[in-house]
Amino acid sequence: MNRRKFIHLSALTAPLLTAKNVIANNKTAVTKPIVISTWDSGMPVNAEAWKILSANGTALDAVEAGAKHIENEINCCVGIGGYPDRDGIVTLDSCIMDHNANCGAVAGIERIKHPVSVARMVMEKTPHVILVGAGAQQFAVENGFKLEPETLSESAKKAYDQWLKKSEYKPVINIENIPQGQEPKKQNGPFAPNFFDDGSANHDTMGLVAMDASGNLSGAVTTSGMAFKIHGRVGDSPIIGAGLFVDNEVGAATSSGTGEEVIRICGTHLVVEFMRQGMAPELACKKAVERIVKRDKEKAKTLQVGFLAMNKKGEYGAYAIQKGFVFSVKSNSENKIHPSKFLL
Ligand code: SD4
Repeated sequence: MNRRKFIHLSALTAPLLTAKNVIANNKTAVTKPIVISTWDSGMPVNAEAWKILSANGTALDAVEAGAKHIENEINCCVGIGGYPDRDGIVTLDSCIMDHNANCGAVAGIERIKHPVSVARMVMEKTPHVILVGAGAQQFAVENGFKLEPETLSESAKKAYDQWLKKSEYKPVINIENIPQGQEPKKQNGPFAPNFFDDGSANHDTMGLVAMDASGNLSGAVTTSGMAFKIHGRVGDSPIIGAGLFVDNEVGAATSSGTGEEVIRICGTHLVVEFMRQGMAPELACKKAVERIVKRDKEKAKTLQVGFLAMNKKGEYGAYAIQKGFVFSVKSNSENKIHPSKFLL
């Protein structure tokens, strides 16, 4: 091909190539609305959030509704039915964050059924971000939340009685709440959502992130925290930048696992900052996991942390220290549980 022919051909094909690029760009069009959440217990949570997202509701309303749904499960691991601390008291942590970096949280709140809604109220009705313990409870009651009875749920009572026999603080990787008398199943296959004979998985934390039809991101986390913790202990879940971070320009992330390790590296803030540098969500989560493991590999072998992230294109990914972390996704094109990749 001589030079003149080449230039002529280039001139003719240039618009075509541009048109092709437009089509290619459309192929990577943003997936929205979409909601992702930690663990397989995220499936019903996503379904609840989806009711709002699919009706053009906001991501903020969707994540609150999703979190409330699991807080309602009385024999579940999250909310007032969750496992107590070593003194037999259930203390709950929760936070919520929207697309304008508004955020609210409660930590160590007792006897309140929907900590996530109290967290939202802290965000919307106060100049503060976090309320703790008795003050958080007082604020909730003043704002119309009912004080629930002090009693433990049936499953929590059994587990606590069992735990008291040895009184050791020894979280099991991926399984913070072991139903009494049951051994966890071996984790075979790509992932093992049901660890126990009764089909339960028992994680005590729900973290979810959603993008609504307008492209706005929000996230929420709710938990009873690590079972049998010291009374007063606060994990990563209610800490903005640790258990949850949302930056509407970039993406959002949440975490599950041993909160202390997540707090140490400002985990979800780190994941979002990695995405800001151009990393895909999975790689960003992996880099954060590596940061934890690098600090103390021997310790990392004994614990689990999983990060879950979404960027502004609606792309998502996760990464964990160990095998066994799974996450749930709901969009117009999918509704399923994914296994997370892991480092060790
Ligand atoms: C905590 N991150 O309190 C929580 C525990 C958790 O599944 O995620 N459990 O440290």
